[in-house]
Amino acid sequence: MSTSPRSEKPVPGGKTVKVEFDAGIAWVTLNRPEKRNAVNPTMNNEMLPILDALELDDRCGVLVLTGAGESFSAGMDLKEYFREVDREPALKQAQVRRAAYAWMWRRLINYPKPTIAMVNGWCFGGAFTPLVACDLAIAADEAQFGLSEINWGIIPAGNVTRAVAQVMNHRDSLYYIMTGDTFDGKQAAEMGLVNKSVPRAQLRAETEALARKLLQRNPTVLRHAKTAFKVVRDLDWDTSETFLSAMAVSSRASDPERGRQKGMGQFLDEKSYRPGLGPYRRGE
Ligand code: ACO
Ligand code: V55
Repeated sequence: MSTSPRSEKPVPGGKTVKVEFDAGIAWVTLNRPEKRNAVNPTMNNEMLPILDALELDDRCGVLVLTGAGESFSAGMDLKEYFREVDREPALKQAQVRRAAYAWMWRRLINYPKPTIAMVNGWCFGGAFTPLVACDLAIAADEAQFGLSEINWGIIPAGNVTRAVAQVMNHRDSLYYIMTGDTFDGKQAAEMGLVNKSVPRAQLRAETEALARKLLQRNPTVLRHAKTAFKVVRDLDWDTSETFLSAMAVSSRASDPERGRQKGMGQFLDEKSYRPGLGPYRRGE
């Protein structure tokens, strides 16, 4: 479970985060189950170097973010991230907050490898930011989500509100921001907060199947495709057209396996596959 047989490299990790490799998948587990994986400053400081290391680690083809035990994450740690930091000078407070945003949003939204959030249980407040920053998300039907900020007297900040607005519609966003009500994995799937919800007993197999599918795809093209999508959403049409053309050139030029050539050859010449129905054969 810990290292792939070929590699002697140490496994990244820390006191609050566990990393395991399994045939191309890096399982990154928020690991404070006794505190429902609440996000404290230690976790924030550990996550950024872990994500940086996995970016360059061949054992990570797809990154899955999940939580230990019964929770994905109970959001920000009210004691260690809020109350204790409130006593610090303003610049120290800003630094602590920045460490959270650095991995939860900035690093994950721009991550070069495919990322999947596997929401195994409780998912509150600040946990919505890394959830939405991951490319894809699968939840357990039994998972409970909530924008609980209103329940303890703050607004959903830390870009939680922006993350929700990105994936959920106007009415649903405001309903959950304003009531703080919980909703389950099935509802999260219906609202588009996650791609899919399955019974908890099937969650890991379902996530692994999705990760394995992504591992069969061309990683260079995947990286360009997801980056392009996230950028063009916020562009006007003319700028977007130009940007996508440049990304298409970059993808083709930087692809060591020359996937485009392979795909065309296998379809047009060999007639050995149909691009409409599945991917070309890699590694030949
Ligand atoms: N911050 C700090 N400590 C937390 C947090 C949190 N967000 N969530 C859980 N804990 C701690 C509890 O204080 C408790 O600690 P203790 O054992 O030292 O007393 C331990 O984790 C277990 O918590 P329980 O409440 O006993 O666990 P239970 O399984 O009954 O309930 C639940 C789980 C529903 C997740 C509950 O812990 C909870 O409501 N947590 C807060 C959720 C929340 O609103 N988070 C903030 C979102 S807003 C934001 O992130 C900015
Ligand atoms: C939240 C999250 C934050 C923060 C303030 O509402 C509020 C959640 C991720 O950091 O700094």
